[in-house]
Amino acid sequence: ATVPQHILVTGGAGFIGANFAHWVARNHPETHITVLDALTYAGKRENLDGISPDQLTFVHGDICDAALVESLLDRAPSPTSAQPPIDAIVHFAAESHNDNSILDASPFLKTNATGTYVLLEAARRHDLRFHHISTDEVYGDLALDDPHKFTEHSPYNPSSPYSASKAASDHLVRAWHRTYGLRATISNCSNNYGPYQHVEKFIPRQITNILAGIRPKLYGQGLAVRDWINVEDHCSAIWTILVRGRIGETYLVGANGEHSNIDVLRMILERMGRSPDDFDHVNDRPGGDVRYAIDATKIETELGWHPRFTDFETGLDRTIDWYRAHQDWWMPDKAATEEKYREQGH
Ligand code: NAD
Ligand code: TDX
Repeated sequence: ATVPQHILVTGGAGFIGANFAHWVARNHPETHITVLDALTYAGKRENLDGISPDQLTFVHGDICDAALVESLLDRAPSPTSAQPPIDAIVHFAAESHNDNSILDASPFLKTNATGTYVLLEAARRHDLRFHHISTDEVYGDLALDDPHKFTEHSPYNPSSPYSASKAASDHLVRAWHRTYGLRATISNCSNNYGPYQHVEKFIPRQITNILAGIRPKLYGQGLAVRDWINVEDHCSAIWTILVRGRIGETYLVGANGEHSNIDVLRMILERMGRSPDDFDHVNDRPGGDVRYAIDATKIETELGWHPRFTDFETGLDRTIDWYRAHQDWWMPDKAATEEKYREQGH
């Protein structure tokens, strides 16, 4: 096990990246964190508030900017510098929302494919450890009654412009490992929930709709199934792979959290004191995936990682409490997000 001394966390001002930076700050104060984030609509500098400035360096910039990325990596070890040079990249930065990708795929190709390429080239030049954060959506979807789940052997079969761009990024990482010997690993995780998730995503959208006096919106009949994982468990899995994962390997990350959308929505309504039918049906997503489900046997048996926050209803309660307590955080994004959805019939 090699604990990195200084990690470059791309997309660290977004939902999972910020949770990961806080997780590292809490659990590994010996590792310095440099966050590189373009602060798109999905990123906020304040998501990193509370991490000691001694442990965190924030750089506002684009992963597609090769000169900027190079300037962060080209430092030789120096006894006079406060931090050791960056020895690993943990790559979260992405355009992450399926509905946005259906409206305009171009930033998805740019950030998710080209941006990953820029980072891979930089990592190759400096012989850095590289961990790529990806999604189970690269495998397409499963039928509701399929007894199988996704494994590391499932064929790539992405459905949306978003998932196709993530599949492209995975293939680039695999090629850079095979061709150049880059010390890379990949994790493909299921749907995350928790604090700092943008109000465009399913769970925060419904919680904040209820808090803002808007009726929750269910796509279609709500029969699609997602495999939910608490973001804390995703963070511990990423660290485990970064430190102990076998180079060149892919690990699927999930917590056996399958629920239909309508069941999740009714849980939220109930926990917020509303009637279970107090929602609207809206247009389904074109080409929307029916079901995701992860078989996490490989990371569990090979690396000994196990999810800890598997009580979904308790996790939902904590998440509801967080959005209640952080109206100033989400309210500025709410009106524009709902307006964009209205235009799509969502
Ligand atoms: P997010 O949209 O909340 O955050 C993305 C972050 O990346 C933002 O801070 C944004 O400003 C930044 N960013 C975007 N383009 C950039 C660029 N060109 N240069 C630098 N920074 C840029 O996304 P998220 O939900 O936190 O997802 C993070 C990663 O995890 C993504 O790679 C996503 O594919 C993957 N993932 C997400 C989930 C999920 O359920 N949310 C599940 C599996 C995998
Ligand atoms: O208002 C809504 N109503 C609704 O019924 C929204 C926003 C979504 N939905 C449905 C669509 C999906 O079936 O809920 C499900 C979840 O939707 P999203 O939150 O948009 O997530 P999903 O498309 O499953 O993708 C998420 O998990 C995988 C992340 O956004 C991706 O970044 C990750 O790769």
